[in-house]
Amino acid sequence: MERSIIVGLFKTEKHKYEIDCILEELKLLIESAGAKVCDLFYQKRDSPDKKYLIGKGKVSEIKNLINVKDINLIVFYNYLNNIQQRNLENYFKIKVIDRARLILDIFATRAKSIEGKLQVELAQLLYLLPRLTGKGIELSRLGGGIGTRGPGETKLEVDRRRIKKRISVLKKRLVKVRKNRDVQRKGRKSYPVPVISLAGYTSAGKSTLFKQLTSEEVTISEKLFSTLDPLLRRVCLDEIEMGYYFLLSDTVGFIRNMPKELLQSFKTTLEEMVQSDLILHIVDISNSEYLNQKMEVEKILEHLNIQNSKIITVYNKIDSMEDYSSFLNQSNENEIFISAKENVGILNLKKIIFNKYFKDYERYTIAIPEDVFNINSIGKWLIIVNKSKKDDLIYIDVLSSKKKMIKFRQRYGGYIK
Ligand SMILES: Nc1nc2c(ncn2[C@@H]2O[C@H](COP(=O)(O)OP(=O)(O)OP(=O)(O)O)[C@@H](O)[C@H]2O)c(=O)[nH]1
Ligand SMILES: [Mg+2]
Repeated sequence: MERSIIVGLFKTEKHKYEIDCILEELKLLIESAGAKVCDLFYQKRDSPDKKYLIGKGKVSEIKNLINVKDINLIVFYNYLNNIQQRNLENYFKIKVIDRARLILDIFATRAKSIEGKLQVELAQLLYLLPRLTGKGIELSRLGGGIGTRGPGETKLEVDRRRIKKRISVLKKRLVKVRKNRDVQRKGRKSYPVPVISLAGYTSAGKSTLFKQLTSEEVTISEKLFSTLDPLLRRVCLDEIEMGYYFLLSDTVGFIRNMPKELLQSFKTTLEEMVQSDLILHIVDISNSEYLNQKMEVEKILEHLNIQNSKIITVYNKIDSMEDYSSFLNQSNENEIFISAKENVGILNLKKIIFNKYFKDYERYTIAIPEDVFNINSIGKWLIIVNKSKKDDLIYIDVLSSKKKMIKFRQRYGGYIK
């Protein structure tokens, strides 16, 4: 296990409370990557040192500690340029990485799908390219774990020319994946039910809610960024009214100062979210930083041009609050309080979704001549609950709004009861 220390540089006006929160979160990230945090350092100054980022006094203080505490990794909160990174490694003689590289490394260990791996590798190379000097061998020199892992089994390439080539290959491959997705999306757009995405800060409980709603076995963990790959499943609303359902998508979480390379390479995943009919923004209300976390996510959603009217804020983990039943009464159609883990408020959430989308739905029966009947195209329009045959006619029981039924009739004809 790697033994690390954290170092941060902050502007003089930054409050200690805020710094503590930032460094505490960085500690969780490092632990999520599998290393131990042995100490924290920070310095307040307004302009970073060109050579070491932090001042020389601080650098030598840290150097002493490395020997005393047997440290083999230093993680900087701030972005390091290649000169600072090289100087620091030369001075400390141990591996030095910044927070962005740490997050990329965590993503590399979590990526499972082909698309996820392509996206992570692209993000890593986009990060590395401007930081390479000459042949850029520095990166691999200190080898080991954190900060040098490629996604899956791939080794990170460290040659500038090869990186550039690889970036263009990865981009092309992702365009292909994106094209496939567009085809799928077109099919999905004509599904008869809404597609709803979970969004939120990492560890807010998105996968826990996903599991609660879909009964799907998904990875749930205290570690940050346990989910990378999007997953789409059906959520049944039979408890409210038989036959109704929607599609739910679990996906990657966010964090403050998300490395821009990741946002860039995860574009396809984020676009999926943009395309959905509704976004459940999951907020961990038990976290003392929840308001800041909420704002960070809102910033990203705004950046993705997602309209506010498409977002429901879901405050999760109310079970860890005192007297949480009082929260439940505060739920309305824009803000809901739940405990995904304890299954509190989930039925209410389903009701709100039901009312939003299916309020004007009714049960209809369509009678269609057998030769006109095409179940696939009907299934894209209407929720089919039953089907039977009598004489030359197919009778289909469906759930639909009146508006959709009128459109359907214009297109396919048939007799509607
Ligand atoms: N007390 C409490 N803990 C919860 C609740 N929901 C989730 N958790 C815990 O919060 C942690 C993170 O949950 P996940 O569901 O993995 O969170 P996530 O949003 O999917 O996180 P990432 O995939 O990493 O972005 C786990 O330890 C869960 O057990 C809840 O309602 N109450
Ligand atoms: Mg998750």
